[in-house]
Amino acid sequence: MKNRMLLFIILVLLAIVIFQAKLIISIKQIDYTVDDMYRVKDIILEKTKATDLDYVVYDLNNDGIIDGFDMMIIKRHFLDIEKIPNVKIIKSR
Ligand SMILES: [Ca+2]
Repeated sequence: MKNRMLLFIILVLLAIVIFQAKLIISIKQIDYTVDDMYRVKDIILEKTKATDLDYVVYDLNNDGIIDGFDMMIIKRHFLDIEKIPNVKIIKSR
């Protein structure tokens, strides 16, 4: 009985690790669009509550908040002024 419980816990932890790995892989494929700018604007204006994933994706200056500075970075990326390297996104969390 104890072994089954232990096996169950190991399987749950394994599932969590696989889910997080898939999440990181999907983050590598992010390309910011106008929709992202609207999402960040809504977060800044408190029209919507930021999720943990929003902080991973949109807190680009890595200061723990999503604000106008992050919006500026995304806007510069969108306008091809300065692209956000994918490595920076992965390292941000
Ligand atoms: Ca920030």
